[in-house]
Amino acid sequence: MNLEKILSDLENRNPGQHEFLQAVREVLETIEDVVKENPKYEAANIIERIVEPDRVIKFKIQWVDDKGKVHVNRGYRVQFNNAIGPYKGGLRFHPSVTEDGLKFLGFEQIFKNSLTTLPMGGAKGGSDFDPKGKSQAEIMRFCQAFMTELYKYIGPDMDIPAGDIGVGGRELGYMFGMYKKIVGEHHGVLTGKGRNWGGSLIRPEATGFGAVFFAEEMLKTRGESLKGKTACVSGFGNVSWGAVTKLNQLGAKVVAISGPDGYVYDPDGISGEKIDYMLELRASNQDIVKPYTYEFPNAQFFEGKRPWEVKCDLAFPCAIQNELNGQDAQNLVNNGVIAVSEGANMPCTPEAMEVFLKNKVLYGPGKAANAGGVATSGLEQTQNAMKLNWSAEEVEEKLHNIMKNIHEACVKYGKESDGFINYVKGANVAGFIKVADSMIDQGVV
Ligand code: NDP
Ligand code: 2IT
Repeated sequence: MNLEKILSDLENRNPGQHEFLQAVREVLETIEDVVKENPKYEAANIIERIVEPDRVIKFKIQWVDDKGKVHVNRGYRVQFNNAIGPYKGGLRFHPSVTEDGLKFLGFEQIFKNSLTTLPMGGAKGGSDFDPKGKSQAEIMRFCQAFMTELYKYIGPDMDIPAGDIGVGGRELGYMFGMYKKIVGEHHGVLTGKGRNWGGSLIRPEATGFGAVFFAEEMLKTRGESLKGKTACVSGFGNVSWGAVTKLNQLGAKVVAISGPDGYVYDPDGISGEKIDYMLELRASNQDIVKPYTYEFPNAQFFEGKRPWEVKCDLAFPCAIQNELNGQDAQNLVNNGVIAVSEGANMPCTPEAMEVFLKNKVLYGPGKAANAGGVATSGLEQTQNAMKLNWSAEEVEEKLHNIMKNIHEACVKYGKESDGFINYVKGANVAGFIKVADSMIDQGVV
């Protein structure tokens, strides 16, 4: 396997798709040895096949705002790989959405879903629509317009979308309503549904909960626990909210959260009613975190800054890709960080990752640490197929076990000769083997 040649060919075929190329490089660098040791992968040309999506669907979305103005947005669904199960992955509504970003996310999703041990292939989709400042009626019309195109390509055994940035329970509800109207069937075609109409308990919290469970497992390898540790969390959306909630339940103290406008430092800890307030802030559709300091005046707001300059034991980047760079990582290391667990997808730049690995920080990459969200989506699918609902305790217990199993798989494939666990390598190798072997079993199709 000639890594640099593969990557330069890929760059020529995908010019300017920097995030996709970044995600592919990280995976290929860590699976290189496995591919060399197992000639079957090269014989079946698995690498060239696995980096090419099965299809990229791109469509126009037209909708009318409250003033009667007509708008056009782009919609996408990247169906990357369905070797181990139907396509599965979230939908992102954010102005930054491009084909490049969705290809990176769809590619990551293949390995993440494989790690969950559940039968789910990799996909991602979304739109460059900006939900910020839109009315409820505008959000509904947009979601309906989006689904009038997307419904053609999805189905409970074909492709099952879910939420991601800018897409939560409300948006999924509007999309599900339109799907049901067109197709005439009420089934588990989306996950993250409302609990009254097929949604699983714990799904909204699952990604954040899972990232904390993963951190707990990493800490155990050094005889440590979450109790009494301080944590910095970025973002204040769905994933951050789940992480902050579980960190509090397990005895850690969260001292920072952030938004695109800056970060809030709260020395008293973000707990109780302050966590509920995070939900209110998010629901305001303004996407700024500063108002937290009006509500809780002991907290301080640092405009335009990221929370990685705050001294903490644990860091949970839960906002967006490439939000923590090499300098941020160095600051965290200088301040004695013990573990980093990625709630977001690829939030650390390659330089940041290098700093963490060089300094032997417990570093859980997104495809392992945030897999609890999609895993619980898988549990929602199972409940839909069985036409029954599990209790919150039951779902959380299954989620907890899945996160422990993912951690174990990372240890199995990522333990280095000095005992250090390279979770990046462990996650990529464990995720890759299952998908690659399935592709070989199924022939060239
Ligand atoms: P949400 O939309 O609920 O929240 C994301 C929030 O983060 C938005 O308010 C956004 O604001 C804000 N944000 C964007 N950029 C930054 C930044 N640089 N610093 C701080 N805040 C920022 O999304 P989720 O919580 O669902 O998703 C967060 C991350 O977790 C994403 O990377 C997503 O892919 C990942 N993830 C989500 C899963 C899920 O189940 N929802 C599962 C696994 C991973 P604004 O809109 O103004 O930019
Ligand atoms: O990045 C992700 O794993 C998600 N946004 C969740 C995907 C899902 O299908 O639940």
